[in-house]
Amino acid sequence: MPPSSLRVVYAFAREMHPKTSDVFIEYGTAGFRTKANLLEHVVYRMGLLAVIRSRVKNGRTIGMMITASHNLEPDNGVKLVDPDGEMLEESWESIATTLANVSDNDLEKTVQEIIATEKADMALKASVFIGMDTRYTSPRLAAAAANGVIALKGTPKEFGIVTTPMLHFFVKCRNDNTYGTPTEEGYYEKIVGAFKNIRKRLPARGDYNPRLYVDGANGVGGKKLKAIKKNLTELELELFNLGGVGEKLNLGCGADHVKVTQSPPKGITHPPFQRVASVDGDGDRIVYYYLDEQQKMYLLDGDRIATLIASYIQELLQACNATDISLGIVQTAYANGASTKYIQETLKVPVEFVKTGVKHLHHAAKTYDIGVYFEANGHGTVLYSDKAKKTINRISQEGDPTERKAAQLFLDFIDLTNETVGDAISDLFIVEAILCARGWSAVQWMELYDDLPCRQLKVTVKDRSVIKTTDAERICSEPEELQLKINELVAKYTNGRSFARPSGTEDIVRVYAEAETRQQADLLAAEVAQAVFDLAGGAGTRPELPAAPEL
Ligand code: G16
Repeated sequence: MPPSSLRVVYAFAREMHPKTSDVFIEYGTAGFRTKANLLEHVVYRMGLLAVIRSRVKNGRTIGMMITASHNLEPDNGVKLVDPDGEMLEESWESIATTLANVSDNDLEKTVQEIIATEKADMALKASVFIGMDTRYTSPRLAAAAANGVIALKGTPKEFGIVTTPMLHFFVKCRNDNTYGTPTEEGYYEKIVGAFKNIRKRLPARGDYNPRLYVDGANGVGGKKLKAIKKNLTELELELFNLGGVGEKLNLGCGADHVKVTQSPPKGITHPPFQRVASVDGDGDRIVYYYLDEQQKMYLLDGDRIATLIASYIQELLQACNATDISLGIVQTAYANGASTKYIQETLKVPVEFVKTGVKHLHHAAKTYDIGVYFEANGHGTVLYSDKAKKTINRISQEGDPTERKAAQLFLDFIDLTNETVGDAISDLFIVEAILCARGWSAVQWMELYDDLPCRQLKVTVKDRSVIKTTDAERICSEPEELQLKINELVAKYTNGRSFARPSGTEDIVRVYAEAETRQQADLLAAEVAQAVFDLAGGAGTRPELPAAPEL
């Protein structure tokens, strides 16, 4: 583009999407995330960056998702999606951060530096797909994103309200038409179509009950399931928290609430032992739970989903006689120690630990022929390499009758998987298909192993960046005295484990603890939270210590 037309771009930016705050904002665990009123200039600038990225990638489509996912309603965010439908390449996160924070006066210079450094051919076409969640601030931000794209003569395509994983899927399909059709209908056709195919092969049996209650977090996931339900006879969906008048997104409901508080969402009643799936605000996470007759809650989180899926994939690999396909599982520090033990000792599958953030898990999962990755919070999927797909495809045509049958079923499971990113809807159908295949109730699923009691707490500090971590966030390297204190506290408890890390999506420090009993896990978490408050510059109210358990 000639410099004169670029000048118009920057005049427009100053006029329409000015930088109104000096608060530093960083591309974090899942893009930029903060109060919605601080984001307009950021989103506009990410529109500019998406166009440059598209041109660096030879005009392939880039995605922009306007969402703050599990955060409460006043927050919002934006993240970029790379051409394969994956999270933005890590080396570009610092470029995005720089661009988001420069003054309006330095915007022109910075954009030109990025274009020169990244060797973007600005004469190429550029295409950007834009999606948004249901927040009332999302339409304004999506418009700012489109303005940014148009400013650098890219072509925006707005999908309106979609789940985050749908947007990832559309981007992948646009750049690789063998994966599917880049529309909402194309998504349903592939994912729901695969589920229907599986259910034709596997009618409900044993203790599997096709009735499923779903907590939609008052967000987009529930709305999309409502659309899916219209043509779904294989599953009896009872949908709750669909975002009616006065119902707030993620407030007291949704996957994050259920996982962190270990309590059921509001707005839903169900019989004992009824399976309930809880998705998050933008439909990229899912956890399950049920209550017994005494209302005791049993949580089936991301670790449980990962182990269920991996154990079933093992069965399918055996049935196909696909002996040369490697299978691995990727977890984070939040994985319950009992799940890791089960994976290593019972499944005998290699397990790897990485930092929080699906971008890290996704990357690690790619090193296996089949990589299952899940965060305990319910964010995850399965990646199938070309080798795995080709092998299973070949067996489906050339194997003996038993192998062929297993391989054909396996191919449907691959189709059922949104391989671009963790997807609550795809994961829901995968879990349901496996439970159905095994004839299992949620109770039987729960019986695979016993979790260690665990607790998560949030601590507010003045500046969370003072905490640095290492060893997949399991060790705190700064402040040094904090890790010494954590070691001292953990040593008091049987099977104790704890860590603290700064969140990349909220302005808080997260504390995780597990131990032999519920009371011990709660106390250890509270003690570590206090240590964080005392040694890392606590702000606001000091965390409260529960009554001491008998040790
Ligand atoms: C995002 C990321 C997840 C991460 C979560 C919490 O989820 O995609 O990988 O586990 O944030 O991250 P942190 O502990 O750094 O705040 P979501 O569902 O909010 O997009």
